[in-house]
Amino acid sequence: MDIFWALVALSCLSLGAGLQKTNIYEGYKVYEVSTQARSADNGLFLSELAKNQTYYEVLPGSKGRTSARVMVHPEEQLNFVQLMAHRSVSYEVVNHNVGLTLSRQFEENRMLRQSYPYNGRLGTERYYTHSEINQFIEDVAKENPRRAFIKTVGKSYEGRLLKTITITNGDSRRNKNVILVDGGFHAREWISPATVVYLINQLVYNLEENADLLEDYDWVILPVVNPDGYEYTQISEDTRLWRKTRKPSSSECFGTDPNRNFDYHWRESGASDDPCSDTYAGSKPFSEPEALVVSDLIRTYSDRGQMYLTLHSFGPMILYPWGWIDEVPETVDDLDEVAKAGYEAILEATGTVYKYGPSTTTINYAAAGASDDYAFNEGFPISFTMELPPGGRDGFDPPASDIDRLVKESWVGISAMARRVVTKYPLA
Ligand code: 0X9
Ligand code: ZN
Repeated sequence: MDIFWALVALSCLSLGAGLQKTNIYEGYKVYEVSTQARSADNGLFLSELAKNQTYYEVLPGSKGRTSARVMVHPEEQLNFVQLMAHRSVSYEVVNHNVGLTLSRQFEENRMLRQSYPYNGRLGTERYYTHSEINQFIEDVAKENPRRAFIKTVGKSYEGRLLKTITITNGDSRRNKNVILVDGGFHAREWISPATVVYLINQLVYNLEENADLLEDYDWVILPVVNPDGYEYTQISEDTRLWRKTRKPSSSECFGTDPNRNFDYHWRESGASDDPCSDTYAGSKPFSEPEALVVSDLIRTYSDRGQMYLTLHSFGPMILYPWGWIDEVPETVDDLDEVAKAGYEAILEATGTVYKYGPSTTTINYAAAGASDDYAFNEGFPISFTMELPPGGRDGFDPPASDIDRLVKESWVGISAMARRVVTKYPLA
């Protein structure tokens, strides 16, 4: 081959490699924006930007209420930077190329899947698919027939089975109190199902340490509420940041935010009626089979249920009602006491500082139609959304090597809250 053709071949090769890596987030940047100065109107300004979905996505910042992250399309970056300068808002670029981050992670996941095939147990080595998680809970129940029970409680829009695992201490006592936990409401929040898997392992395989949590209580757990969305985020870089369900919402768009779809003050705040929006509330309350399944579970256990815990990301925050309005319920002291127990345990164990408090003022927006408010209103005295810590470059993407540390830390908080609940609400 002469030098000319060698060079042509080389450039084709590198072009090919380049093309392979290109995805729709190529060149997107993420800016961390301070919302501290003139915070109210900066917040308003950012929510205006968020409406322009072709160019912007506004995400929670790493500094709680005082910052936000904005992912900006390459063609809009100059304009965005000028807008920020005009408003004297300080910012920092926290991801210079979202596309590159996503393709690296996609490749890492593919390799980890090969290195750690499913073998009957799920550890913290990598993120798992919905079918692996379902297989895992089935296997746990088979291995522990007196202590763990599977129930198929419904189907997702695309037909995936929604299964709960109920974990007991095996003493066959009926009608114990209940702690209801779910994960995977929002598709891209992968650390949530990973935390649920760890929690199941703890309750089943570490009974010695957790016996008090199962003495008078059963745990009912739905690991992935939105499996269609969760699977969709695993198929490519382009779909990694999907949030909603996958049912068509209009002739052009897909998905409803399952955490805006509950029939409690539905669509009254912080929810969109635009079927293309990430916070689309759905055509009517419980238009999504996945949200309906969770509401059935909540109502099934509302007389015995003492704590409802829904795991999201990212915070870190422990949020309690109300989330649809800037008000607190009469029993705010009870909610605060339990949330504080989680906050303190985590702070002591790892130094991570969770924010905890009423949802609307702690996360800085009201959003109606969420499962936490619904469960609280149905009678769960304690109802929390736990926003797990951020990770990776975009907050939703802790690298697999961080799973172990994060889920262990979260379990410290969850078990501390559960411990407070089992003493505070003894079996009647
Ligand atoms: O907005 C949400 O659905 C939750 N945050 S997330 O970033 N994971 O999407 C917070 C829900 C808080 N609860 C209520 N607003 N009721
Ligand atoms: Zn979420």
